[in-house]
Amino acid sequence: MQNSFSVRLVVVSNRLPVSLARDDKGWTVKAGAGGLVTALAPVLMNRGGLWIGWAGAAADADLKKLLGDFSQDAGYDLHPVFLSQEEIGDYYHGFSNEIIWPLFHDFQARCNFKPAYWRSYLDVNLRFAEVTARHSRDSDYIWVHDYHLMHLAFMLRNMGVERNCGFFLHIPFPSPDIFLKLPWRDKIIRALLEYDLVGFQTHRDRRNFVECMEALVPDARHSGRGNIVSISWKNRTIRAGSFPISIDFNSFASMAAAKDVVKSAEEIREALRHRKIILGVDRLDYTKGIPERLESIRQLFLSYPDLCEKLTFVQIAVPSREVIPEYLALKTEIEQLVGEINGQFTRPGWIPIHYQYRSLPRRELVAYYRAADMALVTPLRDGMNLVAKEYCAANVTQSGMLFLSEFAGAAAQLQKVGATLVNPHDVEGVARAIQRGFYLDTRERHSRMAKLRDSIRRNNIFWWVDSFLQAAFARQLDDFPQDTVDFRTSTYE
Ligand code: ADQ
Repeated sequence: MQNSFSVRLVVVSNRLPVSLARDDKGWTVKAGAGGLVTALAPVLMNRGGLWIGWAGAAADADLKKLLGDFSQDAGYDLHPVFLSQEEIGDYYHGFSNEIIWPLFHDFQARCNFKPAYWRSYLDVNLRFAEVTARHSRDSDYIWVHDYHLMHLAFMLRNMGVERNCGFFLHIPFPSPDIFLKLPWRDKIIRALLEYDLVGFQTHRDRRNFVECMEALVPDARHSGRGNIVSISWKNRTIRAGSFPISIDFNSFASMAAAKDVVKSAEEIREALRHRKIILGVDRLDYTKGIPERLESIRQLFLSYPDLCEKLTFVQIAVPSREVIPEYLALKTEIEQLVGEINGQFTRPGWIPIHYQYRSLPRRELVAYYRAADMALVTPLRDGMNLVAKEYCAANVTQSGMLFLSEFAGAAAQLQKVGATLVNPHDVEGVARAIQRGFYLDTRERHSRMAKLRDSIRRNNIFWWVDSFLQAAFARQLDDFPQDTVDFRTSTYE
Protein backbone atom coordinates (compact mmCIF):
# COMPACT_ATOMS: atom_id res chain seq x y z
CA MET A 1 0.00 0.00 0.00
CA GLN A 2 1.19 3.48 -0.81
CA ASN A 3 2.05 5.54 2.22
CA SER A 4 0.45 8.96 2.47
CA PHE A 5 3.77 10.73 2.23
CA SER A 6 4.64 9.40 -1.17
CA VAL A 7 2.69 12.45 -2.29
CA ARG A 8 4.90 15.05 -3.95
CA LEU A 9 3.94 18.67 -3.97
CA VAL A 10 3.79 20.51 -7.29
CA VAL A 11 3.37 24.26 -6.90
CA VAL A 12 2.11 26.23 -9.89
CA SER A 13 2.11 30.02 -9.93
CA ASN A 14 2.26 32.72 -12.56
CA ARG A 15 5.90 33.47 -11.74
CA LEU A 16 8.68 31.14 -10.69
CA PRO A 17 10.11 32.06 -7.27
CA VAL A 18 13.33 33.49 -8.72
CA SER A 19 14.48 36.84 -10.00
CA LEU A 20 16.42 36.92 -13.25
CA ALA A 21 18.78 39.52 -14.56
CA ARG A 22 20.81 39.66 -17.76
CA ASP A 23 24.01 41.58 -18.44
CA ASP A 24 26.79 41.27 -21.08
CA LYS A 25 28.04 38.11 -19.35
CA GLY A 26 24.66 36.39 -19.56
CA TRP A 27 21.89 35.48 -17.12
CA THR A 28 22.05 35.52 -13.34
CA VAL A 29 19.37 33.96 -11.22
CA LYS A 30 18.63 34.63 -7.56
CA ALA A 31 16.21 32.88 -5.24
CA GLY A 32 13.03 34.85 -4.51
CA ALA A 33 12.87 36.26 -1.00
CA GLY A 34 9.10 36.20 -0.42
CA GLY A 35 7.39 34.45 2.49
CA LEU A 36 5.67 31.97 0.19
CA VAL A 37 9.00 30.63 -1.12
CA THR A 38 10.44 30.43 2.40
CA ALA A 39 7.43 28.50 3.63
CA LEU A 40 7.10 26.15 0.69
CA ALA A 41 10.79 25.42 0.17
CA PRO A 42 11.01 22.97 3.11
CA VAL A 43 7.98 21.08 1.77
CA LEU A 44 9.52 20.85 -1.69
CA MET A 45 13.20 20.40 -0.92
CA ASN A 46 14.79 17.01 -1.38
CA ARG A 47 11.35 15.43 -1.71
CA GLY A 48 11.12 15.61 -5.45
CA GLY A 49 8.96 18.74 -5.30
CA LEU A 50 8.48 20.97 -8.33
CA TRP A 51 7.57 24.57 -8.98
CA ILE A 52 6.09 25.50 -12.34
CA GLY A 53 5.77 29.11 -13.48
CA TRP A 54 6.63 31.77 -16.00
CA ALA A 55 10.32 32.58 -15.79
CA GLY A 56 9.73 36.26 -16.53
CA ALA A 57 11.81 36.07 -19.71
CA ALA A 58 11.60 34.71 -23.25
CA ALA A 59 12.71 31.12 -24.01
CA ASP A 60 16.46 30.85 -24.16
CA ALA A 61 18.78 27.82 -24.01
CA ASP A 62 21.18 29.49 -21.53
CA LEU A 63 18.31 30.34 -19.25
CA LYS A 64 16.97 26.78 -19.31
CA LYS A 65 20.39 25.46 -18.32
CA LEU A 66 20.78 28.05 -15.59
CA LEU A 67 17.39 27.16 -14.11
CA GLY A 68 18.41 23.49 -14.24
CA ASP A 69 21.59 24.25 -12.26
CA PHE A 70 19.62 26.44 -9.88
CA SER A 71 17.13 23.60 -9.28
CA GLN A 72 19.97 21.37 -8.12
CA ASP A 73 21.06 23.94 -5.54
CA ALA A 74 17.50 24.71 -4.43
CA GLY A 75 16.73 21.02 -3.83
CA TYR A 76 13.57 21.12 -5.96
CA ASP A 77 12.89 21.44 -9.67
CA LEU A 78 11.89 24.64 -11.36
CA HIS A 79 10.03 24.19 -14.64
CA PRO A 80 9.65 27.36 -16.67
CA VAL A 81 6.64 28.12 -18.84
CA PHE A 82 7.56 30.49 -21.65
CA LEU A 83 5.19 33.19 -22.87
CA SER A 84 5.28 35.23 -26.06
CA GLN A 85 5.23 39.05 -25.94
CA GLU A 86 1.63 38.95 -27.13
CA GLU A 87 0.64 36.57 -24.33
CA ILE A 88 2.37 38.71 -21.74
CA GLY A 89 0.31 41.62 -23.08
CA ASP A 90 -3.04 39.83 -23.29
CA TYR A 91 -2.98 37.16 -20.58
CA TYR A 92 -0.83 38.89 -17.95
CA HIS A 93 -1.23 42.66 -18.34
CA GLY A 94 -4.63 42.28 -20.00
CA PHE A 95 -6.82 39.56 -18.52
CA SER A 96 -5.07 39.25 -15.16
CA ASN A 97 -4.26 42.86 -14.41
CA GLU A 98 -6.83 44.83 -16.40
CA ILE A 99 -9.82 42.59 -15.67
CA ILE A 100 -9.54 40.26 -12.70
CA TRP A 101 -7.32 42.46 -10.51
CA PRO A 102 -9.55 45.58 -10.69
CA LEU A 103 -12.85 43.66 -10.65
CA PHE A 104 -11.96 41.50 -7.65
CA HIS A 105 -10.82 44.64 -5.77
CA ASP A 106 -14.15 46.43 -6.48
CA PHE A 107 -12.72 48.76 -9.15
CA GLN A 108 -15.17 47.88 -11.89
CA ALA A 109 -14.71 51.15 -13.76
CA ARG A 110 -11.07 50.25 -14.38
CA CYS A 111 -11.88 46.95 -16.13
CA ASN A 112 -11.18 46.47 -19.80
CA PHE A 113 -13.32 43.45 -20.74
CA LYS A 114 -11.58 42.81 -24.05
CA PRO A 115 -12.53 39.40 -25.54
CA ALA A 116 -8.98 38.86 -26.88
CA TYR A 117 -7.70 38.93 -23.29
CA TRP A 118 -10.03 36.07 -22.36
CA ARG A 119 -8.87 33.88 -25.25
CA SER A 120 -5.25 34.47 -24.36
CA TYR A 121 -5.95 33.65 -20.70
CA LEU A 122 -7.43 30.29 -21.78
CA ASP A 123 -4.50 29.53 -24.11
CA VAL A 124 -1.95 30.29 -21.40
CA ASN A 125 -3.83 28.27 -18.77
CA LEU A 126 -3.80 25.37 -21.23
CA ARG A 127 -0.03 25.78 -21.67
CA PHE A 128 0.50 25.76 -17.90
CA ALA A 129 -1.72 22.66 -17.65
CA GLU A 130 0.31 20.89 -20.35
CA VAL A 131 3.57 21.60 -18.55
CA THR A 132 1.98 20.46 -15.27
CA ALA A 133 0.68 17.25 -16.83
CA ARG A 134 4.07 16.52 -18.40
CA HIS A 135 6.05 16.97 -15.21
CA SER A 136 3.66 15.52 -12.62
CA ARG A 137 2.32 12.07 -11.85
CA ASP A 138 -1.04 10.73 -10.62
CA SER A 139 -0.10 10.68 -6.95
CA ASP A 140 1.15 14.29 -6.86
CA TYR A 141 -0.70 17.11 -5.17
CA ILE A 142 -0.94 20.16 -7.42
CA TRP A 143 -1.20 23.46 -5.54
CA VAL A 144 -2.10 26.32 -7.88
CA HIS A 145 -1.71 29.94 -6.80
CA ASP A 146 -3.75 32.94 -7.68
CA TYR A 147 -6.06 34.57 -10.13
CA HIS A 148 -3.90 34.14 -13.23
CA LEU A 149 -4.50 30.37 -13.24
CA MET A 150 -8.12 29.82 -12.23
CA HIS A 151 -8.65 27.45 -15.20
CA LEU A 152 -5.71 25.13 -14.65
CA ALA A 153 -7.62 22.24 -13.00
CA PHE A 154 -10.34 22.55 -15.67
CA MET A 155 -7.72 22.26 -18.42
CA LEU A 156 -6.13 19.21 -16.77
CA ARG A 157 -9.50 17.48 -16.48
CA ASN A 158 -10.33 18.29 -20.12
CA MET A 159 -7.06 16.67 -21.12
CA GLY A 160 -8.11 13.56 -19.17
CA VAL A 161 -5.36 14.13 -16.59
CA GLU A 162 -6.66 13.29 -13.10
CA ARG A 163 -4.79 15.01 -10.28
CA ASN A 164 -5.65 16.09 -6.76
CA CYS A 165 -5.62 19.88 -7.16
CA GLY A 166 -5.90 22.78 -4.74
CA PHE A 167 -6.16 26.48 -5.49
CA PHE A 168 -5.42 29.48 -3.31
CA LEU A 169 -6.64 32.97 -4.21
CA HIS A 170 -4.33 35.67 -2.84
CA ILE A 171 -6.69 38.54 -3.68
CA PRO A 172 -10.27 39.12 -2.47
CA PHE A 173 -13.21 37.25 -3.99
CA PRO A 174 -15.95 39.78 -4.80
CA SER A 175 -19.62 39.68 -3.85
CA PRO A 176 -22.18 38.54 -6.50
CA ASP A 177 -23.19 42.10 -7.51
CA ILE A 178 -19.60 42.66 -8.68
CA PHE A 179 -18.68 39.16 -9.87
CA LEU A 180 -21.79 38.92 -12.04
CA LYS A 181 -20.45 41.76 -14.19
CA LEU A 182 -17.70 39.50 -15.49
CA PRO A 183 -18.60 38.40 -19.05
CA TRP A 184 -17.04 34.96 -18.36
CA ARG A 185 -18.56 34.55 -14.88
CA ASP A 186 -20.15 31.11 -15.51
CA LYS A 187 -16.99 29.66 -16.95
CA ILE A 188 -14.78 30.98 -14.18
CA ILE A 189 -16.95 29.85 -11.30
CA ARG A 190 -17.27 26.39 -12.87
CA ALA A 191 -13.54 26.24 -13.53
CA LEU A 192 -12.88 26.92 -9.84
CA LEU A 193 -15.20 24.03 -8.99
CA GLU A 194 -12.85 21.70 -10.89
CA TYR A 195 -10.38 22.05 -8.01
CA ASP A 196 -10.71 19.72 -5.03
CA LEU A 197 -9.98 22.48 -2.53
CA VAL A 198 -10.41 26.21 -3.10
CA GLY A 199 -8.77 28.45 -0.50
CA PHE A 200 -9.45 32.11 0.25
CA GLN A 201 -7.87 34.67 2.55
CA THR A 202 -10.97 35.36 4.69
CA HIS A 203 -14.40 34.00 5.59
CA ARG A 204 -15.92 36.89 3.72
CA ASP A 205 -14.16 35.88 0.47
CA ARG A 206 -15.27 32.29 0.96
CA ARG A 207 -18.83 33.42 1.60
CA ASN A 208 -18.79 35.60 -1.54
CA PHE A 209 -17.57 32.63 -3.56
CA VAL A 210 -20.37 30.40 -2.25
CA GLU A 211 -22.97 33.11 -2.96
CA CYS A 212 -21.71 33.52 -6.54
CA MET A 213 -21.79 29.77 -6.95
CA GLU A 214 -25.41 29.65 -5.69
CA ALA A 215 -26.35 32.30 -8.24
CA LEU A 216 -24.56 30.72 -11.19
CA VAL A 217 -24.42 26.97 -10.59
CA PRO A 218 -27.87 25.95 -9.30
CA ASP A 219 -27.04 22.24 -9.29
CA ALA A 220 -24.15 22.71 -6.82
CA ARG A 221 -25.07 22.08 -3.16
CA HIS A 222 -23.07 23.18 -0.18
CA SER A 223 -23.08 22.11 3.44
CA GLY A 224 -21.15 22.75 6.63
CA ARG A 225 -19.96 25.82 8.46
CA GLY A 226 -16.76 26.95 10.07
CA ASN A 227 -13.50 27.19 8.21
CA ILE A 228 -14.28 24.73 5.48
CA VAL A 229 -17.53 24.01 3.63
CA SER A 230 -18.27 21.06 1.35
CA ILE A 231 -19.78 21.47 -2.07
CA SER A 232 -21.36 18.63 -4.06
CA TRP A 233 -21.34 19.04 -7.80
CA LYS A 234 -21.32 16.56 -10.69
CA ASN A 235 -20.70 13.59 -8.36
CA ARG A 236 -17.68 15.23 -6.81
CA THR A 237 -17.01 16.88 -3.47
CA ILE A 238 -15.20 20.18 -3.54
CA ARG A 239 -14.18 22.00 -0.40
CA ALA A 240 -13.88 25.74 0.04
CA GLY A 241 -12.12 27.25 3.02
CA SER A 242 -10.47 30.35 4.42
CA PHE A 243 -6.74 30.28 5.13
CA PRO A 244 -5.35 33.71 6.04
CA ILE A 245 -1.81 33.95 4.69
CA SER A 246 0.98 35.22 6.91
CA ILE A 247 4.72 35.89 7.10
CA ASP A 248 7.87 34.23 8.38
CA PHE A 249 7.56 36.02 11.73
CA ASN A 250 10.90 34.91 13.19
CA SER A 251 12.88 36.02 10.19
CA PHE A 252 11.48 39.58 10.45
CA ALA A 253 11.82 39.68 14.25
CA SER A 254 15.41 38.44 14.28
CA MET A 255 16.42 40.74 11.43
CA ALA A 256 14.92 43.69 13.30
CA ALA A 257 17.04 42.78 16.34
CA ALA A 258 20.29 42.46 14.36
CA LYS A 259 22.97 45.05 15.16
CA ASP A 260 23.29 46.51 11.66
CA VAL A 261 19.51 46.90 11.38
CA VAL A 262 19.29 48.58 14.80
CA LYS A 263 22.03 50.95 13.64
CA SER A 264 20.27 51.74 10.35
CA ALA A 265 17.00 52.34 12.21
CA GLU A 266 18.80 54.76 14.51
CA GLU A 267 20.30 56.55 11.49
CA ILE A 268 16.82 56.93 9.98
CA ARG A 269 15.51 58.40 13.24
CA GLU A 270 18.45 60.76 13.49
CA ALA A 271 18.06 61.92 9.90
CA LEU A 272 14.43 62.74 10.71
CA ARG A 273 15.57 64.50 13.90
CA HIS A 274 13.89 62.05 16.25
CA ARG A 275 10.43 63.21 15.31
CA LYS A 276 7.68 60.59 15.45
CA ILE A 277 7.63 58.60 12.21
CA ILE A 278 4.49 57.31 10.48
CA LEU A 279 5.28 54.80 7.75
CA GLY A 280 3.48 53.65 4.60
CA VAL A 281 4.99 50.81 2.50
CA ASP A 282 3.25 49.49 -0.59
CA ARG A 283 3.55 48.38 -4.16
CA LEU A 284 2.45 51.39 -6.14
CA ASP A 285 -1.06 50.21 -6.92
CA TYR A 286 -4.43 51.96 -6.95
CA THR A 287 -5.83 49.35 -4.53
CA LYS A 288 -3.39 50.46 -1.84
CA GLY A 289 -5.06 53.84 -1.29
CA ILE A 290 -1.90 55.98 -1.37
CA PRO A 291 -3.57 59.25 -2.58
CA GLU A 292 -6.30 58.87 0.08
CA ARG A 293 -3.60 58.26 2.70
CA LEU A 294 -1.77 61.42 1.63
CA GLU A 295 -5.04 63.35 1.93
CA SER A 296 -5.39 62.00 5.49
CA ILE A 297 -1.92 63.32 6.28
CA ARG A 298 -2.88 66.71 4.85
CA GLN A 299 -6.02 66.61 7.00
CA LEU A 300 -3.95 65.68 10.05
CA PHE A 301 -1.83 68.81 9.80
CA LEU A 302 -4.87 70.95 8.98
CA SER A 303 -6.97 69.69 11.88
CA TYR A 304 -4.15 69.38 14.40
CA PRO A 305 -1.56 72.07 13.58
CA ASP A 306 0.18 71.39 16.93
CA LEU A 307 1.43 68.12 15.33
CA CYS A 308 3.37 70.03 12.63
CA GLU A 309 7.12 69.54 13.18
CA LYS A 310 6.41 66.68 15.62
CA LEU A 311 5.49 64.04 13.05
CA THR A 312 6.95 62.96 9.71
CA PHE A 313 5.22 60.69 7.23
CA VAL A 314 7.48 58.37 5.22
CA GLN A 315 5.90 56.71 2.18
CA ILE A 316 7.89 54.04 0.37
CA ALA A 317 6.36 52.82 -2.87
CA VAL A 318 7.79 49.96 -4.87
CA PRO A 319 7.46 50.33 -8.68
CA SER A 320 4.84 47.95 -10.05
CA ARG A 321 3.15 47.19 -13.43
CA GLU A 322 4.70 50.29 -14.97
CA VAL A 323 3.64 49.29 -18.50
CA ILE A 324 -0.04 49.81 -17.64
CA PRO A 325 -0.89 53.51 -18.26
CA GLU A 326 -3.09 53.76 -15.11
CA TYR A 327 -0.12 52.90 -12.92
CA LEU A 328 1.96 55.66 -14.47
CA ALA A 329 -0.92 58.12 -14.01
CA LEU A 330 -1.15 57.08 -10.35
CA LYS A 331 2.59 57.66 -9.89
CA THR A 332 2.20 61.19 -11.27
CA GLU A 333 -0.84 61.83 -9.05
CA ILE A 334 1.09 60.73 -5.95
CA GLU A 335 4.12 62.86 -6.83
CA GLN A 336 1.91 65.90 -7.34
CA LEU A 337 0.09 65.36 -4.05
CA VAL A 338 3.35 64.93 -2.12
CA GLY A 339 4.67 68.16 -3.69
CA GLU A 340 1.46 70.00 -2.89
CA ILE A 341 1.25 68.90 0.74
CA ASN A 342 4.92 69.53 1.34
CA GLY A 343 4.55 72.96 -0.25
CA GLN A 344 1.64 73.67 2.07
CA PHE A 345 3.25 72.70 5.40
CA THR A 346 7.07 72.57 5.15
CA ARG A 347 8.95 74.70 7.71
CA PRO A 348 12.70 75.34 7.99
CA GLY A 349 14.15 72.04 9.20
CA TRP A 350 10.94 70.00 8.74
CA ILE A 351 9.38 68.37 5.70
CA PRO A 352 6.08 66.61 6.47
CA ILE A 353 6.28 63.87 3.80
CA HIS A 354 9.35 61.90 2.72
CA TYR A 355 8.52 59.94 -0.40
CA GLN A 356 10.64 57.20 -1.98
CA TYR A 357 9.77 55.38 -5.18
CA ARG A 358 11.96 52.28 -5.13
CA SER A 359 12.19 48.70 -4.00
CA LEU A 360 14.16 48.41 -0.77
CA PRO A 361 16.48 45.55 0.13
CA ARG A 362 14.91 43.50 2.94
CA ARG A 363 17.29 44.75 5.69
CA GLU A 364 16.63 48.37 4.83
CA LEU A 365 12.88 47.80 4.78
CA VAL A 366 13.07 46.19 8.22
CA ALA A 367 15.13 49.14 9.49
CA TYR A 368 12.28 51.45 8.41
CA TYR A 369 9.75 49.17 10.11
CA ARG A 370 11.83 49.27 13.26
CA ALA A 371 12.32 53.04 13.14
CA ALA A 372 8.61 53.81 12.65
CA ASP A 373 6.39 54.76 15.59
CA MET A 374 3.24 54.05 13.60
CA ALA A 375 2.36 52.18 10.41
CA LEU A 376 -0.43 53.44 8.21
CA VAL A 377 -1.69 50.47 6.19
CA THR A 378 -4.78 51.76 4.44
CA PRO A 379 -5.60 49.84 1.24
CA LEU A 380 -9.00 50.48 -0.31
CA ARG A 381 -9.23 46.71 -0.73
CA ASP A 382 -6.60 44.01 -0.15
CA GLY A 383 -6.63 40.22 -0.02
CA MET A 384 -4.59 40.16 3.17
CA ASN A 385 -1.74 42.75 3.29
CA LEU A 386 1.55 41.40 4.51
CA VAL A 387 3.08 44.80 5.27
CA ALA A 388 0.79 45.08 8.32
CA LYS A 389 2.12 41.78 9.66
CA GLU A 390 5.75 42.50 8.75
CA TYR A 391 5.63 45.84 10.58
CA CYS A 392 4.40 44.18 13.78
CA ALA A 393 6.94 41.35 13.56
CA ALA A 394 9.76 43.88 13.18
CA ASN A 395 8.47 46.01 16.06
CA VAL A 396 10.59 44.19 18.62
CA THR A 397 10.44 47.12 21.05
CA GLN A 398 6.63 46.74 21.06
CA SER A 399 6.18 50.49 21.07
CA GLY A 400 4.62 50.90 17.61
CA MET A 401 1.00 51.27 16.53
CA LEU A 402 -0.74 49.72 13.56
CA PHE A 403 -3.50 51.65 11.78
CA LEU A 404 -5.18 49.21 9.46
CA SER A 405 -7.86 49.60 6.80
CA GLU A 406 -11.17 47.86 7.46
CA PHE A 407 -10.93 46.67 3.85
CA ALA A 408 -7.68 44.71 4.19
CA GLY A 409 -8.13 40.97 4.70
CA ALA A 410 -5.73 41.29 7.66
CA ALA A 411 -8.37 43.34 9.52
CA ALA A 412 -10.44 40.21 10.20
CA GLN A 413 -7.60 38.73 12.25
CA LEU A 414 -5.83 41.81 13.61
CA GLN A 415 -8.73 43.98 14.77
CA LYS A 416 -9.33 41.63 17.70
CA VAL A 417 -5.74 41.80 18.85
CA GLY A 418 -4.79 45.44 18.90
CA ALA A 419 -4.84 46.99 15.41
CA THR A 420 -6.65 50.33 15.14
CA LEU A 421 -9.11 49.99 12.27
CA VAL A 422 -9.75 52.94 9.98
CA ASN A 423 -11.86 53.63 6.92
CA PRO A 424 -9.36 54.82 4.28
CA HIS A 425 -12.02 56.93 2.53
CA ASP A 426 -12.69 58.90 5.73
CA VAL A 427 -9.74 61.30 5.74
CA GLU A 428 -10.94 63.10 8.87
CA GLY A 429 -11.43 59.80 10.69
CA VAL A 430 -7.92 58.61 9.76
CA ALA A 431 -6.44 61.97 10.86
CA ARG A 432 -8.32 61.71 14.17
CA ALA A 433 -7.07 58.16 14.76
CA ILE A 434 -3.45 59.23 14.17
CA GLN A 435 -3.83 62.21 16.50
CA ARG A 436 -5.21 59.93 19.25
CA GLY A 437 -2.43 57.43 18.58
CA PHE A 438 0.16 60.17 18.95
CA TYR A 439 -0.99 60.83 22.51
CA LEU A 440 -1.79 57.21 23.41
CA ASP A 441 -0.26 56.10 26.63
CA THR A 442 2.89 53.99 26.32
CA ARG A 443 1.52 51.10 28.36
CA GLU A 444 -1.53 50.77 26.14
CA ARG A 445 0.64 50.84 23.02
CA HIS A 446 2.88 48.11 24.42
CA SER A 447 -0.03 45.93 25.37
CA ARG A 448 -1.64 46.23 21.93
CA MET A 449 1.59 45.56 20.04
CA ALA A 450 2.43 42.58 22.27
CA LYS A 451 -0.96 41.03 21.45
CA LEU A 452 -0.55 41.70 17.74
CA ARG A 453 2.90 40.14 17.68
CA ASP A 454 1.78 37.15 19.64
CA SER A 455 -1.05 36.48 17.23
CA ILE A 456 1.17 36.83 14.12
CA ARG A 457 3.93 34.74 15.71
CA ARG A 458 1.47 31.88 16.22
CA ASN A 459 -0.36 32.25 12.92
CA ASN A 460 2.75 32.53 10.78
CA ILE A 461 3.42 31.41 7.22
CA PHE A 462 4.30 27.85 8.29
CA TRP A 463 0.97 27.59 10.12
CA TRP A 464 -0.71 28.76 6.90
CA VAL A 465 1.01 26.13 4.73
CA ASP A 466 0.19 23.46 7.30
CA SER A 467 -3.48 24.46 7.46
CA PHE A 468 -3.90 24.42 3.70
CA LEU A 469 -2.14 21.12 3.23
CA GLN A 470 -3.94 19.54 6.18
CA ALA A 471 -7.22 20.51 4.54
CA ALA A 472 -5.97 19.32 1.15
CA PHE A 473 -5.06 15.91 2.45
CA ALA A 474 -7.92 15.43 4.89
CA ARG A 475 -9.51 12.66 2.90
CA GLN A 476 -6.31 10.72 2.53
CA LEU A 477 -5.38 11.33 6.14
CA ASP A 478 -8.51 9.50 7.26
CA ASP A 479 -6.96 6.39 5.76
CA PHE A 480 -3.88 6.57 7.92
CA PRO A 481 -3.19 6.43 11.64
CA GLN A 482 -1.70 9.92 12.02
CA ASP A 483 -4.18 12.60 12.94
CA THR A 484 -1.82 15.49 12.45
CA VAL A 485 0.86 16.01 9.89
CA ASP A 486 3.74 18.41 10.14
CA PHE A 487 4.65 19.01 6.54
CA ARG A 488 7.95 20.58 7.57
CA THR A 489 9.27 17.42 9.14
CA SER A 490 7.46 14.54 7.44
CA THR A 491 9.39 12.48 4.94
CA TYR A 492 7.53 12.25 1.69
CA GLU A 493 9.19 9.22 0.17
P1 ADQ B 1 0.63 42.42 -2.67
O1 ADQ B 1 -0.48 43.17 -3.29
O2 ADQ B 1 1.93 42.53 -3.34
O3 ADQ B 1 0.29 40.86 -2.50
P2 ADQ B 1 1.30 42.69 0.26
O4 ADQ B 1 0.63 41.56 0.95
O5 ADQ B 1 1.28 43.93 1.06
O6 ADQ B 1 0.68 43.02 -1.15
O7 ADQ B 1 2.80 42.29 -0.01
C1 ADQ B 1 3.71 43.23 -0.51
C2 ADQ B 1 5.13 42.72 -0.28
O8 ADQ B 1 6.01 43.61 -0.97
C3 ADQ B 1 5.51 42.74 1.19
O9 ADQ B 1 6.18 41.53 1.50
C4 ADQ B 1 6.44 43.95 1.32
O10 ADQ B 1 7.50 43.75 2.23
C5 ADQ B 1 7.00 44.10 -0.08
N1 ADQ B 1 7.22 45.54 -0.36
C6 ADQ B 1 6.31 46.51 -0.42
N2 ADQ B 1 6.89 47.69 -0.67
C7 ADQ B 1 8.21 47.47 -0.76
C8 ADQ B 1 9.35 48.29 -1.02
N3 ADQ B 1 9.26 49.61 -1.27
N4 ADQ B 1 10.55 47.70 -1.05
C9 ADQ B 1 10.66 46.37 -0.84
N5 ADQ B 1 9.64 45.56 -0.59
C10 ADQ B 1 8.42 46.09 -0.56
C11 ADQ B 1 -0.82 40.00 -2.82
C12 ADQ B 1 -2.18 40.46 -2.31
C13 ADQ B 1 -2.13 40.70 -0.81
C14 ADQ B 1 -1.67 39.43 -0.11
C15 ADQ B 1 -0.40 38.89 -0.75
C16 ADQ B 1 -0.05 37.51 -0.20
O11 ADQ B 1 -2.60 41.64 -3.00
O12 ADQ B 1 -3.40 41.09 -0.32
O13 ADQ B 1 -1.40 39.73 1.25
O14 ADQ B 1 -0.54 38.75 -2.15
O15 ADQ B 1 -1.12 36.63 -0.33
